[in-house]
Amino acid sequence: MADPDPVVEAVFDAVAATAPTIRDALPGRRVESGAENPSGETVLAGDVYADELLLEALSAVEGVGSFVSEERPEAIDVGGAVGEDGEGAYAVAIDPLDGSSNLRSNNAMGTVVGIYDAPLPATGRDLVAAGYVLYGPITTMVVADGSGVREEVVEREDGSEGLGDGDDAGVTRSVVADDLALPDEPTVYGFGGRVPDWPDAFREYAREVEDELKLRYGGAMVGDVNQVVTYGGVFAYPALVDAPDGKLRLSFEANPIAHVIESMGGASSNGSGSILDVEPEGIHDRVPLYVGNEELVDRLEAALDEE
Ligand code: AFP
Repeated sequence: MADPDPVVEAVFDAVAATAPTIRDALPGRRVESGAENPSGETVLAGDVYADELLLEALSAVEGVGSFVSEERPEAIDVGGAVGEDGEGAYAVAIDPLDGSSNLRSNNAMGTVVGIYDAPLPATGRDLVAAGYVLYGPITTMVVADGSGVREEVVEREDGSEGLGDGDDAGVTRSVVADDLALPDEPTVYGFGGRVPDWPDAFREYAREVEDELKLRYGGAMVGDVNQVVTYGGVFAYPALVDAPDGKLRLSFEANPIAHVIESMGGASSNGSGSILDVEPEGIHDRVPLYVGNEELVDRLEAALDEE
């Protein structure tokens, strides 16, 4: 197994270090900021806070050249040209607070991270690592960094006040599961969007899956994907009749999640092939996302192919 990449390690250290501070800030940031993000979505104060904290933390990581965020129109140069094929610095793409509309309803949210060794927009094949923080009853971080997929519990160190200087950073990361693999037997499904907006072929596929699995849909991709990671099954934010590219963004939502799921033996698709092969035009491109057990994703692609 390859030695861990020190820059990748440092990126996940920085993301973990921000997690308790972001979590503690959420109660006071459930309001709208009055702004819209580049995808035209309402931005909550929590989104802005998480984005700024993560930019500050990741800018300080040696080897990170650019910062790309759901909340920012362009990549931010944070110190170093991002090189192709791993020379030079990495580009880090972030959804700072995925599922922020769950803040008002006090449900799961998270932060999604993709580390690319190419300037964005890039394909998922340029990812060297990816993962996500999940703000659930506890704060966890799932990491796919080329040495398997692991789940960590992220906690403040006893008595620490949060983001510290240097190595302590005020958090502890405890690996609670390593070498994660999707359960062979799928149990849950979660499909986004409104049923009337689903194309007929997807609706027919959904009807079959509903007869086989249990519905688990919470409105935050990271929470819903973590159900699939834990229990096996399928998550989709499908192409919609009036939005054929679906809702989720390729660079900082679909690609990182596809990298995690494929790294643990699952499959991803945009409806016709792996998400990781989708060639983007811009850093905010949307893409339909289907991820989970390979047999369920294969059936999805066959169903859409009959359309
Ligand atoms: P917000 O960050 O605006 O809450 O959107 C979350 C999200 O991008 C993704 O996390 C969910 O899977 C999806 O949107 C939920 O969309 P619906 O609200 O249409 O179900």
